[in-house]
Amino acid sequence: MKALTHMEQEILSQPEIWRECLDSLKESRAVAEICAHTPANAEWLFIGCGSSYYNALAAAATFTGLGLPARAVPASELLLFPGLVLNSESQRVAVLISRSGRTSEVLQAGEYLQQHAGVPCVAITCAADSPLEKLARFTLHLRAADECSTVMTRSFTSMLLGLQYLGARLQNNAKICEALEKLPSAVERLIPEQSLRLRDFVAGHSFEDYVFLAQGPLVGISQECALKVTESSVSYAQSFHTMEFRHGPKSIVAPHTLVGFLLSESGYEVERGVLEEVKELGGTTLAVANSADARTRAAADFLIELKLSVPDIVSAAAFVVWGQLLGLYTGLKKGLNPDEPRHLSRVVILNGNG
Ligand code: F1P
Repeated sequence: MKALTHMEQEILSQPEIWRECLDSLKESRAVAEICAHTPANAEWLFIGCGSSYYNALAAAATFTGLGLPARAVPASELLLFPGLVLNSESQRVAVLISRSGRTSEVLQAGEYLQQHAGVPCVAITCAADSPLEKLARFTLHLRAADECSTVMTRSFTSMLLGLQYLGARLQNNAKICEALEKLPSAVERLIPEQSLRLRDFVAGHSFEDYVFLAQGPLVGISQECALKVTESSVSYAQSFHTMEFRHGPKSIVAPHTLVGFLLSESGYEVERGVLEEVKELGGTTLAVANSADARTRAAADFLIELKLSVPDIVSAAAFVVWGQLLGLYTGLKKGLNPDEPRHLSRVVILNGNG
């Protein structure tokens, strides 16, 4: 039996690691301090790079859904166009997201915000004793979620759940806290059978192009799925808002194009309309939905039903697991080692001239 790659072990370990991280956050002093010291009307500015930027998008969507004004920007955008990002006098709190806590752009963004804009910074990371922790006023540590592979998987989902948990605590929303605690078992139940089905699907198909489509709280997740396929299998993958796909990008639809749909509950019917149209155009379709009706079953070449009893705004982590596995299985099928993605390093450290 061939040894599992780090990436595969880390993907499969997610439910138990999520439990460990949520349990640690319940006891976290930093969470209590952030709740106690954050101005009620603050705007939350989520900042990260790569997967951590897509995490910022998903976290900002959750915060907004919980009634906390929030935005997400890549660190480089704040550094290069601060006026576009800090475009009002509103009180802000920045949330710096970084698995390693050492990504140059994120550290520079934190320094700029604290020294030039007077914006307090909170950090979330999987690393210990990182420069990010020394920079931030409060840091959420998710040590258990750290990983060996270069590609982020359980660190991504655990930091997202951590930020969603923080949002729920800030709003004293016990229902959302309870919903988050349901996710580990729900996904644990799905992984054995669905991972085998997905591996067989990849073995039986060859694709030249990959597209992921989503709306609302799943947009950052769709971008992360595309990045996972790109990083782990050196394949060409893109992501769009589902309804935007009709406005031009659908021109690439063909049998060798896999179009992945992350179907939300609130946008289900209109998003299903695009799924059916892509199927009619001859594309190969993959759909992840909480529950699917006959029309979605008919239009999806591969379907995963999550059957979660949690609201849209906290189900995101359960959607990304399948993009992670699709990237992994496609990379392995191409004879690549997903633990050593081409041209990538675990952390992007920039020398002085950026
Ligand atoms: C961010 C990141 C990863 C990417 C690669 C390089 O790292 O861009 O998203 O997969 O590993 O680093 P971090 O700031 O979250 O440590």
